[in-house]
Amino acid sequence: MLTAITRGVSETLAHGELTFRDRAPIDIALARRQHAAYEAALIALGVRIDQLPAENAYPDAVFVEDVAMVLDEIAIVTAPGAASRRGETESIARAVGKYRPVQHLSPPATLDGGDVVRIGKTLYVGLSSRTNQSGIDQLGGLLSPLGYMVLAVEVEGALHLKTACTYAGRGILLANPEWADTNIVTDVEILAVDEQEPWGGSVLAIGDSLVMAASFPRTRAKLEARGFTVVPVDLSELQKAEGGPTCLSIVFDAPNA
Ligand code: CIR
Repeated sequence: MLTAITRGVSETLAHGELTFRDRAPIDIALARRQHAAYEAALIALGVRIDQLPAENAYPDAVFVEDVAMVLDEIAIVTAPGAASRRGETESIARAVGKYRPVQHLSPPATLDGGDVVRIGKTLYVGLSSRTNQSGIDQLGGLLSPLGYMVLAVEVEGALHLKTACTYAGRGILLANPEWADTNIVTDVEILAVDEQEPWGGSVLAIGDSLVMAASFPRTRAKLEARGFTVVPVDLSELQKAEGGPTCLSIVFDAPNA
């Protein structure tokens, strides 16, 4: 069944990395309630949650997507681009190791899972402040023997490729084209976010439903007009930490879970 690895919210979340957002006070109790509501939304969509305990030594550890990716064949533990996040990999390696054989990226590679947009067997990987060419090359080296194609996409003005664009399904890439060179993504229709919602390009597709931050009603309406079922979740406190709906989970199929 579909499984999502998540991790509890660190007490230290307000001290995490920020790149394109200004620091704002974070209500940790509210962040925890929002995180629980996010998990509940996934459960309602039929997903099983495998929640890891919070790691207060790592303020950004709730954003599990960045430290590992799980494909049908293997799991890859990344080499996070921010030094403060590298220690998150140890516990994630154990967690994904329950489901798949594990491979690791290693220096000089840096790569955050938030930079990886997968469409079928093609992985578009953002060249960003977190992910370097060596990270993309190592990922390609691990995945091309398994039949995947790994392609680099320039990201500018956004933290990760998935801040700029995500695959909604049915051939539609939801995107803020100003933040990523989406021309390289072929065989998809680009659906632009509403121009008043530049951060609205991040959705988590679960089957035919899209989990999305509640703060983007105009982009949500565009998706609904295209027939998607959108599940809005209030993520205000996690957005202040520069997170969104994709980064809070690693979702994959675990038939025997
Ligand atoms: C960071 O800068 O690493 C965290 N404050 C936010 C990470 C968000 N991750 C994601 O969107 N995949």
